[in-house]
Amino acid sequence: MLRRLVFPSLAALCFFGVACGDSSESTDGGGGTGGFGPPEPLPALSKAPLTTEVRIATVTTPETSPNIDPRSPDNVATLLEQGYGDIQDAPGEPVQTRTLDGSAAPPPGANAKLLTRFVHLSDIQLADDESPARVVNVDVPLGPTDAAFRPQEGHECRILNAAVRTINRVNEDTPLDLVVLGGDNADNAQSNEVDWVLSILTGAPEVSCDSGADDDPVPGPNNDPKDPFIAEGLHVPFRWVNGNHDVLNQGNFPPIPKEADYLATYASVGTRDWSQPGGPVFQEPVVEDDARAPLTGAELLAKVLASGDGHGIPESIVSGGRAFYTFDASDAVRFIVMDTTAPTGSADGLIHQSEVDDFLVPALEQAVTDGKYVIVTSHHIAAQLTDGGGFGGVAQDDAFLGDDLHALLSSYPNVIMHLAGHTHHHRVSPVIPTGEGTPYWEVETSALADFPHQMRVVEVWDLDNGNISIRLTSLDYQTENDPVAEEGRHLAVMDFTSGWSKDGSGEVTDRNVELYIPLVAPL
Ligand SMILES: [Ca+2]
Ligand SMILES: [Ca+2]
Ligand SMILES: [Ca+2]
Repeated sequence: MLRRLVFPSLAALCFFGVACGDSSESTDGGGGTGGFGPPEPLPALSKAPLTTEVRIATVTTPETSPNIDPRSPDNVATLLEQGYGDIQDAPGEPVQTRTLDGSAAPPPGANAKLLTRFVHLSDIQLADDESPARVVNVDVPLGPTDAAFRPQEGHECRILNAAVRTINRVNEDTPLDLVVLGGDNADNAQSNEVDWVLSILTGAPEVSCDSGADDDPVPGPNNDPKDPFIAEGLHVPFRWVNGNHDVLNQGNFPPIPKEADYLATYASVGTRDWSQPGGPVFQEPVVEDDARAPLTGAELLAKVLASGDGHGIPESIVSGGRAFYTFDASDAVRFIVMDTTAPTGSADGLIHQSEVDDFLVPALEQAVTDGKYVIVTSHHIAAQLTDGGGFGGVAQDDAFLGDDLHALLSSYPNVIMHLAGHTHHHRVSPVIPTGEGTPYWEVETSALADFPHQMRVVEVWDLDNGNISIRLTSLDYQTENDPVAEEGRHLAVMDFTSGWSKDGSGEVTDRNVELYIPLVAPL
């Protein structure tokens, strides 16, 4: 039996200026234009089912190309009325077993042991959608810039907060060791974006994702994405991974020379005006905000280190601005974090030979000495590593490329997985060396920012039968009792089904999978 959730609601119609009531009933108690009023705490979720049990699915068949441009609030209202934002509960998807050679998986032994359980949360792409550094007018549907505008971008803080509530509920059911970010946590290397990500994940009595003027598109508190809200924060630690959008303007260009754009009053390529219902695209006058300053790599890592428990960042790496470090998720499993961003520009991955020599190889050696299984994690998988010379970038002469990374990681039998994001697709593939070495798995997790808007719960088991298994279960964020986050979900679904976003259309078979890897050299 499918449960259909119908959208738009009356409040949402009002939000998009379609059927607004009398705004004089506003409970806005403050002066000026702001959505003043105390944020209200949200109750704990009653449930957070894994997608093995039930999953959130679209109702309409996704368009292959868009008919209506969602950059106009009127068009958004039309698309929602036509059902593009509708969702329904769909049956759970079973976990598929994958072995390296396609053979049947052996049964677990009597003493199978969980080595770690964590959540991989990737590509949040949390945006200050009012920044003059936005480039929403260059969004070309289905093209390379199709993510320059997302209808749900103004709601991403509330969507991330919903993800936090969901993870906390999962943690109640099945305790987690931590959350590992996948990079592209912020969308535009911008100071306030990183502050919002850290506040929502760490917890804060009030988060206001509202830059420039204090806007209140639906008068009164707790009813629109520009109203402040309470962030309960993750109940487990989280660890930081850099993505290209965390360190580059729009994920492509070095931000510092463009500082004037971030602090300007004119958005040459379009931003959003939340003094108007639905936040239509405009160019000026943008209300200036110093909190939009772009971050250097060192400034970014200093912010992360100063937040909560520092989220894994050692003080020693801050000045270098590159997030290479290690941490132990449990007694048995060590993470080696690589920073595959290209500070010289380009959305592609880049690591330098010197970083391999000075950090990666010593970290791998130390894990052998310490008897740890290793999960390497970074924003890009090996296939995404380049010399840095792609669009917006500068070729580097000491780049370490994907084949080299495969060969290096395969030479360590205790490496079981390379975990990444960036592509916005759930995908798994074995890395099987052609010569010497041992296999491991590459795993990519989809984006919170794009359909299917999922995270992964990752479990690593010693199966007591000569195998390790890596069990991946995708996780939908829940919006119970949070109508603003729910509104964001419907907009996000509409982004996909209306054909505006190309992401999420494939690789659905790699959502719920259990990956086997033989223990060549048990530790
Ligand atoms: Ca604002
Ligand atoms: Ca506000
Ligand atoms: Ca409001």
